[in-house]
Amino acid sequence: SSHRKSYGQRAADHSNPAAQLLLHTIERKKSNLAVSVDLTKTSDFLKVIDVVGPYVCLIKTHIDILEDFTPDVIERLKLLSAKHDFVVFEDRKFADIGNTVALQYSSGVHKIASWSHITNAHPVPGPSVITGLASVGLPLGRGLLLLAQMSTEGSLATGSYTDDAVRMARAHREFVIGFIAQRRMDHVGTSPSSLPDGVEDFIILTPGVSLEMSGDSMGQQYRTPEKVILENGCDVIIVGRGIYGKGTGDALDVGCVALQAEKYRTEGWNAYLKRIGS
Ligand code: 5FU
Repeated sequence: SSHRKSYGQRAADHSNPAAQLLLHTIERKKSNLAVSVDLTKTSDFLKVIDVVGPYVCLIKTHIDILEDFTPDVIERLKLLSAKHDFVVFEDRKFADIGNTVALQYSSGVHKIASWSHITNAHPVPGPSVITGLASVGLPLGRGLLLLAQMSTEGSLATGSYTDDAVRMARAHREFVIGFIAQRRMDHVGTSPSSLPDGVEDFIILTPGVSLEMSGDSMGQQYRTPEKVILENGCDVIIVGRGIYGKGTGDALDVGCVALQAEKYRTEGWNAYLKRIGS
């Protein structure tokens, strides 16, 4: 099954350009680490990205938390993405009717589709959330992740909701490249005939990763890179505060941030090498 293949080999099982870009980037940089840069000042945001850039396959953003956002932030982000060779994922979690999500994705202050290779959506509205976003994203070569599970305590995204998210994704393989989830999803039942070409490869990106903490005071739950990549067969670890702590402004110790990024990258990659048996 696909979790024993290399990232590079799996790129051939995807037609979506964002999926291919992510898998090739992981292979090229030997990194399955994504850093979630949840900082509210543009200067801190760009500083952390420049420091962790060499160690990551992907930078995850919440662009709407920047209190001093200007369109120039996007130009700087694009330059950093080219400089350090990483994919960009705006963690927007779209969850409305097709017409509205298409507008939220293309327009407004942030114009997410114009710069973010990958974004995500809650499956709660049904398949129209995918077709609405695809109407904007597919012509631009973008990819979508569905939130099949969450890392938070008491999440409602479990059981048949998770299984139905997988079925929705299977019906839109050209745009849905994978899931935000806590484990691989190939256990979800299917008849072989429902898989277009007999190959199913979804990329699993997993938040809620820390080496030191087990949770925060607001419902977050953490697991280690080894648990996530080796035991649960996920593909990309998403780490936020485990790498930059609470540090902002003067408290931001870039040397420490680089060391942490290097440590998570090594942990994630070694867990993957064990998984594929090399
Ligand atoms: F979909 C999810 C989820 O289930 N859990 C998450 O934590 C998304 N996240 C995001 O990952 C969340 O919005 C943060 O941006 C990030 C985790 O940050 P942390 O600092 O590593 O806890």
